[in-house]
Amino acid sequence: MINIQSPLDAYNASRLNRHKNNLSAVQELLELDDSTLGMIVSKIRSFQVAVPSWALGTGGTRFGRFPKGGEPRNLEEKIEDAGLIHQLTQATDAISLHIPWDIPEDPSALRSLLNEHGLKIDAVNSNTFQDQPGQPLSYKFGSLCHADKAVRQQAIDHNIEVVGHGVALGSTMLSVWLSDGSNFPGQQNFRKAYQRTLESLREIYRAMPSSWTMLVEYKPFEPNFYSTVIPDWGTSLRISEACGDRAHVLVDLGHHLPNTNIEQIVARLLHLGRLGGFHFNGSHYGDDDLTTGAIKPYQLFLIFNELVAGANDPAVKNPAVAYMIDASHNVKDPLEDLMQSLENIWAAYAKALLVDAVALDNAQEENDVVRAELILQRAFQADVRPLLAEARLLSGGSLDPVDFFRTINYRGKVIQQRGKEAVATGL
Ligand SMILES: [Mn+2]
Repeated sequence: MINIQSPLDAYNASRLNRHKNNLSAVQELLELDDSTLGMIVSKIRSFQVAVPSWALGTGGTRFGRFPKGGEPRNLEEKIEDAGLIHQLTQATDAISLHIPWDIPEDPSALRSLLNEHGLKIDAVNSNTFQDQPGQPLSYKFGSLCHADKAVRQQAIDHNIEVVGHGVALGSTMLSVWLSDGSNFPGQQNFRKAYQRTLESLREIYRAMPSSWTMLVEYKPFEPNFYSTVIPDWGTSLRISEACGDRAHVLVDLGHHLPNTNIEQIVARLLHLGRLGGFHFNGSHYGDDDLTTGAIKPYQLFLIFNELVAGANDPAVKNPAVAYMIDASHNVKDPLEDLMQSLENIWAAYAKALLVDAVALDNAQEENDVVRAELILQRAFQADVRPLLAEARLLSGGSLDPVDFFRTINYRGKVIQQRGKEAVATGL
């Protein structure tokens, strides 16, 4: 573990005056009194997003992978990297694990390591989209939907095993994404595939402890290109309802066809009380796994506007939403990328907090289209960076995480420790 406290203090001290000036300028520009400013900063500070263990190494495509070196070689090193990101950003107090990539060898030692870094385990993710070495039956033609009951049972047992690992680490959420589907018309019976998937998920649901939640993720295409068994939020919703009160829909921003109105899906699920989780990423075409907010920051803001509006509406009875990043890159330093994502998520949230909800409601009721749109745009266009920096500073983080990360040469140090060829487990 690299101790960075004293360089961090010195870094912040050297930038403190400039930061305070920026903060007062923004406070004046946005016409925020001290108590509103304090309320917004405190809400930002408590908004935490889990990082995925699989994003701590370089991602790749089927065409290749270009690692930077120094990638975490095991779960302990992944926690070390996640701990650093949390220390600098103060925005990610949890890590989401993928089994079997992250099977903990010593759960109690791992729990104390997590504690040391101020981290906890978020959702655990099952993996039935790949065959693992030594696995008796193949998922080539599906897992929970498979025509052969023995394959379905193997996939069910895997999910139950994942829950067991999660229990040992203090998690309370199972996140299920299936690659199940078909590539060619006629390959799969849509109704049978759905029915088998539903029955399999119900069996997994019944095996979870009563304190656990199941998150059902949907995706319209890839790796199957003709059909997927759970392609959309409607199917996820129906499955969740059929499983029970503790099954909810997980929205992954990249799991939509281009130009889908995701903010409306979010509003609908909140209304129905079934929005369980979020996977943040950025997307231009589909599941691009780019940095959150890199391509469509306005859409990200509009999504947060629905989340904030839902949280403030007493009629909305949605459970707490689990926020996670799900991204994986080929060209950036993975830690810098995650810090950028966290900054963009906080920015979208802060802007949504600036929306004048009462004025917006009035404009909507009066059909004043221009005023309604301007209320949203005024909040979106606000420069909230000093508010985010203040939130990080008060929590003990860095005024500028990516810049500080480069200043201490963390990547160079872990390349020395872990090697140039170190490759993270997983994808
Ligand atoms: Mn996802």
